[in-house]
Amino acid sequence: MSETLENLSSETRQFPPPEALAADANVKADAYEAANADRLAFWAEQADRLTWAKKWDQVLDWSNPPFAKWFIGGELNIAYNCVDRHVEAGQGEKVAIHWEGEPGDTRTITYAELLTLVSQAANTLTDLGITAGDRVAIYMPMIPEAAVAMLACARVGATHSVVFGGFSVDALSTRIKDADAKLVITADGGYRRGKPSALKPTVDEAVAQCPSIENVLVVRRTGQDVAWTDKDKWWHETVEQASPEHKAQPFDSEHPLFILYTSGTTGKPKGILHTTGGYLTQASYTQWAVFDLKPETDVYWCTADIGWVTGHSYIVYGPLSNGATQVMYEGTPDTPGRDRFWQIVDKYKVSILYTAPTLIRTMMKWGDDIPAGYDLSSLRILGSVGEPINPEAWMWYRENIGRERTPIVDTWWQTETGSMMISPLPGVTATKPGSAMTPLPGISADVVDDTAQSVPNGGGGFLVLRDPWPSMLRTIWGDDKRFIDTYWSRFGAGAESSSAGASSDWIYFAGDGAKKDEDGALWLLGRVDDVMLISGHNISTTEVESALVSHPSVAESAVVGATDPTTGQAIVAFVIPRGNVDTEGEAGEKLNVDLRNHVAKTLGPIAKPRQIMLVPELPKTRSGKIMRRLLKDVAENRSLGDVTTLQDSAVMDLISKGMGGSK
Ligand code: 6R9
Repeated sequence: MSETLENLSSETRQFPPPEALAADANVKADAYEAANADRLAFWAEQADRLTWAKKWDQVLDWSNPPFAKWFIGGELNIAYNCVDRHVEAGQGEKVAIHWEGEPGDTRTITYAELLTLVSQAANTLTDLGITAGDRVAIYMPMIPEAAVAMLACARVGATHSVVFGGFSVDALSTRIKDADAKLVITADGGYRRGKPSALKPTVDEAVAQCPSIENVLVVRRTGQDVAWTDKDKWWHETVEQASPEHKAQPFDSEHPLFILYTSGTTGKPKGILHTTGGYLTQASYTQWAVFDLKPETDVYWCTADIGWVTGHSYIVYGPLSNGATQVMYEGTPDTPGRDRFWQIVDKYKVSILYTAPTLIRTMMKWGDDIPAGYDLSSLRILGSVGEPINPEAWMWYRENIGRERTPIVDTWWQTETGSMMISPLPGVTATKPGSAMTPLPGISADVVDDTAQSVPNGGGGFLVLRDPWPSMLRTIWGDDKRFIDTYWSRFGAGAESSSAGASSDWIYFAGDGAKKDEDGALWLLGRVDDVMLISGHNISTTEVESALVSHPSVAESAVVGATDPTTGQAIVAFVIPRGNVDTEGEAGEKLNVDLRNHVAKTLGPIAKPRQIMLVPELPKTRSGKIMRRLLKDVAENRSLGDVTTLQDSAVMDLISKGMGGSK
């Protein structure tokens, strides 16, 4: 039986780039031609956008796949590229960060001020005995010091490991131990949902279990009481007293820049390792190309947390290496009110907004009238990342936020890829709602069947990446074997069945399902672990969810395949209705029938859900991805599996109760 995905939905709407934007775009269609003609020369040209202390001798070394080296022999300092060089170019007075605290306090940090802060922090790291190659854990709220800490590590060649500030003692200590970190940089707390949320007690407990930690550097943000040990140092008594002079030393292009852990579905978290020259080349290029970033005039805002890869590449390294002005926001989107995002866009005249489908669907649920009350005319590019964006959520984003003017760039990539891989270019691509469209210039993505054959247009299967790319992960920290097993053993030369030996035959398995439409545009269909097998057909969760979201009463949905005696698996859908939809009694029952019929009509009878649950919330990871695994436990009447990465554990009680009530 073939494992290839059924290709159910079809989308005919298409939106060409606005003419004025296309005429003035940073990147035009010829970028694809240049990259196709000579991929390595194309990436060398992008690397030239950075300032190198020593130029590389060779662009790519792929002689020992799947271990890649980029820009061999080159040397550069990342912090110099993100800060000093803009000051040296006369941009010192330009705003780097407009920071907005959740309680409404603000800070404006120019590039010259950022240079002072990063230099002081670098001197403090050195004073605390941190040298190149040491690992530093960063566990911070969304305050400017988080970016300063990352840049200071990069400046002295220390490898940072940022751990999301919402993670538990266990998650933090596991990551500190795995990386053998010497220092933790943290804060007393940060503001979330209108109140101070403590971080230091978690660090205290974690550090007690981690003898490798020699010091803890603590930023005072909330002024909460904190316990104190002789390892603890206040940021304001060290960094802010340190010399603002610091000369950045260049590091080898393959010097380790950061480790970032991804949880994965099973087993211990994987420490994804990124290095210096290739990573910054692609993060910087994609920031400039995909957002058409004009550093002189744009105000950019990425709503991610610095604890995720999106925050690394598109809050710190991408925008700052391009000398952009950006907004950084500390808190939640509903504090003090559900209009906070649009207030911020209006206040700072944000021109490029980068956010996630989960937030877009939440805003849909909250209602159109909230953004309608704000002047959003400064926006000129909208971005999406993190999950497949349902076509109707895409249309809502375009109409209600972009006011039918702004292009949307749906950017597919992963912690492992380091930066964007598949995305429209806003001045080139005619976009289709829900499609990430095509690989960026210099990237070769494909969709293959279970025998690694490229599927024709119209077909579905597994997303793979064929050629190495500059910002690719270099390995899993301390576990080369797991690196090979996880990403390179499913297809191509690394597969057990393969007898091929050529380095060009190595194929990266991304773990996502995808399809090619009739024009060859790519549609991401979610993680392959989530694919449902209904009466022998592989159906993607994303397509059924998108069909549900295309119903006017639905804001968000998650579907799972639950064991079924007749069909093998049957589709169970969890649905959040839009703000003002009546779901009581008969109205609820009617909606239920309507929704099942709507899916059957949109996708075909094979995709008709067996059961629909109307729920107030869905279980999500801290980075906003739906956790279908837990819903499957509910649908199959099992006790819940690991819930530690859940954003809000009360959600599962609500859902389980609703499920029991329906039987
Ligand atoms: C950047 C980031 C990676 C996984 C990835 C895929 C999903 C991300 C997406 C998308 C469809 C997009 N994903 N962007 N799916 N369309 N535009 O999110 O990294 O946290 O490592 O997650 O997220 O499933 O494989 P990470």
